[in-house]
Amino acid sequence: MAANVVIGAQWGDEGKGKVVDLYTEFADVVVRFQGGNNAGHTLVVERDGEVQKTVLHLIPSGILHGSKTCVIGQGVVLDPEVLLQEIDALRERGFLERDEQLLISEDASVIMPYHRLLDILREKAKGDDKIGTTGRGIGPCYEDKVGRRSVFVRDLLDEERLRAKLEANLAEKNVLLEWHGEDALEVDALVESMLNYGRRIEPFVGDANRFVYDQVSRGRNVLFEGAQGTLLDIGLGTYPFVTSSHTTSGGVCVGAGIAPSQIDGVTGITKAYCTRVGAGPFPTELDDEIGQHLRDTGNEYGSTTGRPRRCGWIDAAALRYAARVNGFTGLAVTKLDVLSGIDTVKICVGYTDPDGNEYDEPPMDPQVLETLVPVYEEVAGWSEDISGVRVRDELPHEAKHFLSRLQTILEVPITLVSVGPKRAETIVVQ
Ligand code: 2SA
Ligand code: GDP
Ligand code: MG
Repeated sequence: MAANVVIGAQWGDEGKGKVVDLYTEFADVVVRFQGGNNAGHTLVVERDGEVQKTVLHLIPSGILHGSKTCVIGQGVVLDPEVLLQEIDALRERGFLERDEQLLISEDASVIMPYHRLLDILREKAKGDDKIGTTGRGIGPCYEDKVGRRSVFVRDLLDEERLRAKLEANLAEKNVLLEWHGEDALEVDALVESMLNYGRRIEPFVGDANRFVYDQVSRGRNVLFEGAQGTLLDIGLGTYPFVTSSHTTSGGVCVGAGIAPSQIDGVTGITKAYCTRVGAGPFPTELDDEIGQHLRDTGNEYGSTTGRPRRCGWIDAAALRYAARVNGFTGLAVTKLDVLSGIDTVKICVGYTDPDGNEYDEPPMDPQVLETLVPVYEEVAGWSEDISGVRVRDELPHEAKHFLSRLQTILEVPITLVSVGPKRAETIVVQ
């Protein structure tokens, strides 16, 4: 297995949590390298005779496996309050029993209350032009990182340094907050609450960069868990309708501190259809009863905010782009069960513009993408409930044909098919 990466191939929520939880069985270490608690990764696991659902926002999806190490890397933006809630909730349920199971990079940037406030205030000020962020302060925190104003996790362990940074930052942030009509924040109170968080997370804090490097160098199996999806990448996505981090495989190197040459494989995760939450172009979106069927059957509601997700046909042209920019070596297709009962299934294979020009990949300029019309290939659907199928050959032949068309169009081998949210509802393709 060695160093392998799991990346969302669409606009997020492809089922990365489920796949990472499954792959953790073969891993020693699982690493988050970007994003923050905007992510919602869902794991559905049978335990003590009952089906338990866990939604993780910050802690890697390997945490239900007690013998593995989970790492929050330098590239993550970390809200300490949310982290502590997540730790407490896991411990209450008998997970994360040993501190050594979780290592947090001392160099990760901290999401401050002013980041959350500014995220929400900026979205409000944008009105109809809003991005549809999760309101978790992700963008403003990354802005401060790029602007060289980050408060790092290590600063939460050093009062003097923390106070100096927060004094400087609040001098600016309070002007912004007051401009938005909000009250200024008070330095002393903020220092105190952050120091409290620091004291509680200290046992988990360390040199994650070096740890991950050492593990990879020793040939241990390390799994890198992407959050959000390729088309939400700050550089390679449908800007400005993106998140503020590098969600693509390149983000692993800068977010966890390993070299490109150390990565052995990149698995792209795609749903058998497509969803998007938040604003921005979505060429294959279905604003009809099939879209509603996908939302109802696939339970397409945000795992963090509960927002209804926009639903549409699978976009193989966008997946072709994702395969290219991430270097997918394998593809996992999730939620195939959700397509059961649809008479004719469509696969978008390209687009045309109003002048008749053809595109085999989506242009990332949203103003251009918005004007394009998808070109569809139609395949026959199937009506059987496939959630009990465990072998690819036992799928209805229409479902097998759908998968083989996808594999042919993308030229990437399908290595896993998911037919339900539970661990067992999986077909591993040999
Ligand atoms: P942000 O908050 O600054 O990262 O938002 C910017 C855009 O990124 C999108 N985004 C997401 N898209 C899908 N899933 C995400 N996680 C949650 C989930 C979302 C939820 O698992 O369902 O609960 O609403 C996620 N996080 C960020 C976001 O919608 C904006 O388009
Ligand atoms: P992530 O952000 O990529 O981890 O995905 P989310 O957890 O936000 O959303 C995926 C949702 O689909 C979760 O509710 C999962 O439990 C569920 N899910 C994952 N795989 C399957 C599948 O194959 N079939 C069905 N029906 N649900 C799935
Ligand atoms: Mg999600």
